[in-house]
Amino acid sequence: MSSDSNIKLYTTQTPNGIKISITLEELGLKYETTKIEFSKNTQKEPWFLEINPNGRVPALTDTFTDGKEIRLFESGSIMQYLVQRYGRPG
Ligand SMILES: N[C@@H](CCC(=O)N[C@@H](CS)C(=O)NCC(=O)O)C(=O)O
Repeated sequence: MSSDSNIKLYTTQTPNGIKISITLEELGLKYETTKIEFSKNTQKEPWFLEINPNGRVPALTDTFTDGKEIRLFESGSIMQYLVQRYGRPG
């Protein structure tokens, strides 16, 4: 487990999106948020499809200390990743 984080969250005010904000806050992690505008179909733009090919929110990237980036989507998978990587042992 590591306390280092360089997390970017791509989301908007939907239940699946808010789940990730809650998880990040509960874990006390720092993160940047980019709001995805459904009215502009931002979730279908090529730059976002590079992160989530499904074109849906939420999505999240994290950058490791070696500079490599992981791209995650599906809210359950994102929560599992965050808890496994940054959660305290129970
Ligand atoms: N199973 C996915 C569902 C993601 C999903 O359906 N996101 C919706 C908002 S809650 C979305 O991005 N809708 C916009 C679209 O499909 O274009 C998850 O849990 O992340």
